[in-house]
Amino acid sequence: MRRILHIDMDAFFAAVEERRHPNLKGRPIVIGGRGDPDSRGVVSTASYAARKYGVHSGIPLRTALKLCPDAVFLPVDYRSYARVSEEIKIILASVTPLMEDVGIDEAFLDLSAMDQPPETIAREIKKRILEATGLSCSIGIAPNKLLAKIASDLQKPDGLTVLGEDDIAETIWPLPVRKLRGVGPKTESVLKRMGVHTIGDLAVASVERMTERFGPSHGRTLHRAALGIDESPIIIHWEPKSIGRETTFQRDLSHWQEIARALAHLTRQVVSSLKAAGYRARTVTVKVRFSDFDTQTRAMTLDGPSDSPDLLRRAAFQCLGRFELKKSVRLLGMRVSKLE
Ligand code: TTP
Ligand code: MG
Repeated sequence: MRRILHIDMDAFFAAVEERRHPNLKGRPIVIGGRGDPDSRGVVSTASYAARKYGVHSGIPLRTALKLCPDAVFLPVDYRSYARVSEEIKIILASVTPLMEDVGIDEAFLDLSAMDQPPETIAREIKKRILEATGLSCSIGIAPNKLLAKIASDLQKPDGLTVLGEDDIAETIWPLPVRKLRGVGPKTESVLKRMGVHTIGDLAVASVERMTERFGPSHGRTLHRAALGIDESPIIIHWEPKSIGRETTFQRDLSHWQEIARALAHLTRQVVSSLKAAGYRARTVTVKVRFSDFDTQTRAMTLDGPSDSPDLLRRAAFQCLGRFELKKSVRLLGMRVSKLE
């Protein structure tokens, strides 16, 4: 039997914002658009405190304001979320290379060939993500992707749910059909008109009724999904082409020592991500954005791939030495590529 793990971060964008603004912890937070509830735009996500008022992804920001006038509205800062996402994916990829990256806050891992019990691995993943990012996630473990994804959603937030074939009737069948992969709003309304509301209704319906209504392929897949059958494999992505960090300073830096210290710090972070992911890099690139937004990069390629902090730091400093630092520096970035 396969053991598939699905992980999904809890209230992802809102959780990253809570970490950045600890004073907002536990308050209703709504993230969407440019963060102005009087403007057009929809809710990207809401913290669990805001969800109690009925606020959820996809509703207009103005509606969210009506439902929860006390909520804190924040703009979407996609770049920050993507950075945290990258950190999480690096941790997951270090557990097993059999990782399918399915979105900014979710992934599948195939644990079938691993020695440790899947629950132990899941706890370890939760712990490592919490330590590295301060964020909680929910994990589902099941014999296939379909069930693992349903499982991760069953005990949010901070959940860990293990489902076996035997749990399908009791745990999966009472759920609304909408929870099945492949059932969007359209399919859902057609199914409802056919009297199919729960996954269990779909499981006991005849395959013929489904294939008549949805065609042979979709009809059969839907019916099989309701029975908990899914053989789709984990789709492994190619290794990241590069790992990097950049930082925009609170105030522009003009002293070489300050810039050097910042570069050393970025390099340490990048090298630790590189090592955590089990890679070595051949190319080092340093990026500088000056106060007038003039942006330049300098790169150098090593003789061979390396994960040595010393060597990579020296390479980064060689790159830094090739900039003409006449203007003050607004942003500094360090990136390693040509990974092996
Ligand atoms: P989800 O995992 O669907 O939601 P979530 O992580 O906020 O909450 P949950 O605890 O229920 O998993 O989506 C991940 C992120 O993707 C979410 O934080 C914001 C973004 N997103 C949108 O921008 N628009 C949307 O309609 C949805 C559903 C998500
Ligand atoms: Mg999520």
